[in-house]
Amino acid sequence: MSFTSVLEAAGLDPSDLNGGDLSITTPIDGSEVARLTKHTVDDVGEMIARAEAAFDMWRRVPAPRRGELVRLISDELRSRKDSLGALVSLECGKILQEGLGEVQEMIDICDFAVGLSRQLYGLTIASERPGHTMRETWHPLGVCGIITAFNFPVAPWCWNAALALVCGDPVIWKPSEKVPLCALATQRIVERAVERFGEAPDDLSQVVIGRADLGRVLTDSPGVAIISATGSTGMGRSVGQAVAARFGRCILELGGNNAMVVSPSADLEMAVRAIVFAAVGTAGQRCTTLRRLIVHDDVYDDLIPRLRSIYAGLPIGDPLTDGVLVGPLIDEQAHDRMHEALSRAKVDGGVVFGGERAHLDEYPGGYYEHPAMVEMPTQTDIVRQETFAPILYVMRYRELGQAITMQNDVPQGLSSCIFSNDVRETEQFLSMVGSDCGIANVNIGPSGAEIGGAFGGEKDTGGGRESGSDAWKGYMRRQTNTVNYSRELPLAQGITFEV
Ligand code: UN1
Repeated sequence: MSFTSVLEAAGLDPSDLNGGDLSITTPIDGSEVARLTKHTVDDVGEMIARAEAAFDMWRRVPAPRRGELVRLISDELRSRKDSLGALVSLECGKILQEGLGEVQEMIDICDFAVGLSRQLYGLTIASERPGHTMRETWHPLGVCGIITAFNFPVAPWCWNAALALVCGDPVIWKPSEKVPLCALATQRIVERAVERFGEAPDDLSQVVIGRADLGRVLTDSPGVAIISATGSTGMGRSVGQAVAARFGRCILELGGNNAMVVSPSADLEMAVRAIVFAAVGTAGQRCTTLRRLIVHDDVYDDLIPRLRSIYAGLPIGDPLTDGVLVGPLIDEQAHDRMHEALSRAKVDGGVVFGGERAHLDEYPGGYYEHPAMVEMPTQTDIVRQETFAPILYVMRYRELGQAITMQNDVPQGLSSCIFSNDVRETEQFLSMVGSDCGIANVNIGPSGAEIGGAFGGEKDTGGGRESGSDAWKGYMRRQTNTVNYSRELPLAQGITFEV
């Protein structure tokens, strides 16, 4: 498959994708696949104004009709799953299966949002006053700015956009400058759905092409009611502070440092499969990647050799080739960070298995790495940091309490899991004294969450929740209504105030 044919199949015309000053390369071999023209700060200001105008109309459209637009987006995505999945693979380097999985997440959240469009339920509340009723209603909030990272170029946009659109909020998307082609191809898909829908306002969905300075226009503008940002903790800290300074609303889904506890009763066959998918999938570049393996002494010497033998034979290479399980890192900087982390781990007494660069001769401009497993004597500083690369730190434990303390003793709080067939252990892990993460699993790995649950985590992960459950409430404003249908005017709390 040539790069040009992947672009064309995804609905992009390569001749439109040159001449600009933003160079887009593929991590497969480092070659340039497009040059885009960046938006300016003024362009983004105008986009916000147009989105506000779209809000004025879209909020009046009944929610189930808004759901119909999202149903059409899901319909368009279904027929373009293969081509968009391949573009994801080309632009960010994840293997095709994972590119397709990402598009499937988009379809799933659209379907979820369509159902939701008839279920934006509020409460009715008993009033303390006779002849009064109270209720809670949910109204559209305003323009939703969506900032996304390179590693999931399309799904996180959709977790936010599908909900925002049924909730009545127009969206402005600032994708990572490393993967804007996926955003442009997705925008074409949305445009086709909007055309079929026929009655959506212009500029309901817009894409900003450029770097962080343009994201800052969104975070600083009072015209953007809500910002949902996915990416590093550093990025989230500056976005969160900028949005808080103007009392805007933020949903942050930031770094993870996800652990698995493997207990003596674990099914090791299952654990091995879960570990390998979670630690080396997406070349270790998921926010939910398994980064820390906390293994009971009794099973350590059985588990680790099994993992080593699988690690030694992992198929690494072009992510668009069948059978490959590990694609390249996104770029040279990611490669440098991986090797710096491995050097620091060694200084701390770590024993490294794997971690060498692969395919250097074949792809001098591609950063392919053998995933690394590092046996650590303790959880040192480097283990407590998120390095966005396929490095799995392995440590031992003796008592479950000690394993849970280690699991929680990192700044991040996204995902976690335990492999155990002992219900006392698994329930403790899920309890108020167990994992402190937003996601805690039993007998499955920490990555690959379904869209139906709320997705996000605590501490340095930012505290936001996207996707399923009641995450939709983040995109609407809550209003409490008290209605008096009596002929009296009693005051609450029994206060008398005669005039
Ligand atoms: C991310 O890496 O930002 O749970 C998102 C998962 C995917 C989402 C990852 N559904 O691994």
